[in-house]
Amino acid sequence: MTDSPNDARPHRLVIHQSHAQSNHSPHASSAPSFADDVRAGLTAKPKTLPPKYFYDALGSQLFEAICLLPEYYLTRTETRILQQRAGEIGRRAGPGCALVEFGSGSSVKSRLLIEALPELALYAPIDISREHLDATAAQLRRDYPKLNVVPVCADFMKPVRLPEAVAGLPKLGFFPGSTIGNMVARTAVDLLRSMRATLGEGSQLLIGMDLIKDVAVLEAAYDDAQGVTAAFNLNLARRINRELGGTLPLDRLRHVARWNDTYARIEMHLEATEAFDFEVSGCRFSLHRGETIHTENSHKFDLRSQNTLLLAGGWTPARRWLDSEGRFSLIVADWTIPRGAP
Ligand code: AVJ
Repeated sequence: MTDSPNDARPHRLVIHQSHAQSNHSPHASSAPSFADDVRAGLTAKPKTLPPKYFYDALGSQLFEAICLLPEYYLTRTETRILQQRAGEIGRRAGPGCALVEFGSGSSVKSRLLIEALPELALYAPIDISREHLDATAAQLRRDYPKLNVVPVCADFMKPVRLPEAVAGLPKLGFFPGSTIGNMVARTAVDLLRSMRATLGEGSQLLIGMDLIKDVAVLEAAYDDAQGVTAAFNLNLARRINRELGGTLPLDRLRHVARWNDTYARIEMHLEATEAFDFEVSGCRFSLHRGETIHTENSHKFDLRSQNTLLLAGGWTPARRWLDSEGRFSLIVADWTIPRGAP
């Protein structure tokens, strides 16, 4: 059992012009490339691949299709909770607040909040993809002409410098989709602490967290009858072949989604149905029969483990809502006031 693969979050691929605020120094990029990450992951034992690379153009479309699957309850249930509780969330946030979304993936969910927060002063979506950000911002400005939309191009895993316009406003952070579950606890706590630094004293965080439930229900959500999730997982191998000159034999890789009870998470793997050698960017690798490449973790929580994780990250749970079937939860947490021991 391992902690890998690397943590990641999705963002859509949209081609567009860009003028978002940036927290990047454009030419000082030391971030590892796709090739670097793939080489490192395939050299590791056990083999892993970072899930952030799922989201090329096709992968992003497959993810959107996953969200509509009958087995994939997460999107539907979270949206329902938001619809039911948006008014209450708005009252808690107070008038004239700024909504700050981390990894502005699903604009459907942010729109629910934007519409429920009539006195919303500002919406700041944070995303690493400038193209996606600008397209989202342009559409939101068309749909909500009175809303101040201030996109921030940044990696939200690190503390982000928020735009001037946000200073002095009450802040509500938004991190939906149980994306926090894609991180191992150590990384999740780092992220929560960095959100705490970004949003600052007195802020609130609205976060979606999936719940531990019947293993069959969990495994079906990540291994649907129509094979969409299998295609999503296998698309990573296809992408490696296409972009890195890989020779992974797709017909000898099988999608596997299984519950790991020790870590309380669904793991996705690509499993070799027979042994084979392959190449990626000129490097040789092999898989033996039954060996897997670990591609994603989706941690699930109970109410106590949610609280512990949030508290460890400097957020005090204040309000929690479940859907009517108790499958998913949406939590409002308050920026924890620092105080002395105990
Ligand atoms: C959007 C990353 C939260 O882990 O449930 C869906 C991604 N992977 N089906 C999740 C995903 C397989 C999803 N996240």
